Amino acid sequence: MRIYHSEDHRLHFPQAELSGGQFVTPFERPSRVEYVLNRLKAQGLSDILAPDPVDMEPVRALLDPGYLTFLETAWDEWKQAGMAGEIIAANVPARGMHMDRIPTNIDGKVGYYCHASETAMTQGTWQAALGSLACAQAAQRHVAAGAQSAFALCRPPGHHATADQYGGYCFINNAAVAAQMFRASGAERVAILDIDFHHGNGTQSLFYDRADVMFASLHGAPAETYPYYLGYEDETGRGAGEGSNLNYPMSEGTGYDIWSAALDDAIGKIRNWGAEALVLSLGVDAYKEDPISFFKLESDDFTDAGRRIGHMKLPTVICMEGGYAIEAVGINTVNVLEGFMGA
Ligand code: OKP
Ligand code: ZN
Repeated sequence: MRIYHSEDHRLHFPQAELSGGQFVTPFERPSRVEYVLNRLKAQGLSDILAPDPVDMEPVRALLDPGYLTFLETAWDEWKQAGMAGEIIAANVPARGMHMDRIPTNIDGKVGYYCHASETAMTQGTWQAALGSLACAQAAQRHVAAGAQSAFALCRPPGHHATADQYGGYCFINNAAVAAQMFRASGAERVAILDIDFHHGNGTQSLFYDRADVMFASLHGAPAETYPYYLGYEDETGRGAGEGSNLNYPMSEGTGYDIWSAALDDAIGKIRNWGAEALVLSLGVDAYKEDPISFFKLESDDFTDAGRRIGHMKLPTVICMEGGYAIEAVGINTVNVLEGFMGA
């Protein structure tokens, strides 16, 4: 399996994440990638390339232009305004306020374009997000050119990022852009399967009205965990998109028996729907030891999950999302890839 990896991810490493009322070292940290790379090489998966630069055209087609400009310029504006620290959203347009008027003040703009204040931005965040996106795009081009699959070792992750908001460690929705590129390269129906522990609210929102991209997500129930305000089972799509959004929220303590039944159901529905290409949002935070999650998957379960997904035999782009049990992130991620290839 071809793998794409950009060193630029290192440019994004905020000092702090707001967690439980304290500033802690971010869970989403550069070493996650090192563990994956080391495990890939140890298992003989060494076809690892740096991606070509980002192609902004499909990105502009999908995301809000003002948001992209914001991501690119926020750091300079923040510094020009005399802010001493990293960019952290302290205000958001809440119930009863204007949702659609963009402040000129950078502190106000940050809140407008952010949905979760745990996520800080730094000087290198934009460049890192572009490097992450470049991996997803290179993987998609490789698969569109005829490969069965490719793995984009994306960091920062993407599935929480919407058309115009960052949060949940995500800035640009890599998987969504890959899906959009599959549409542009000729696939009539594209499915995005999201097995990260957290609901892919950004991906869901980007395709909620669309009949050409199906989104299926297995995740912690929103009443119990981040992103809290989206990811319920009754969110099935809207308008033309009605019926092409599938949520499988599951409660604290969920193990592989329940989780794999949800996976099989999602796979069956993606098959019946007639997907011609697949994007897998691959987070491995459903692992039992993950520090911010509450499912109980074992490392071997990830191999089996990869096998089940591989049995779909669809052209597949795999995008890295979350996974924070540092050493195990490498093992569990590569287990999914090996299961997939063995199918
Ligand atoms: C990103 B991805 C820790 C709470 C963290 C944000 C989680 C973002 C997960 N105190 N809340 O889906 O793995
Ligand atoms: Zn996650």
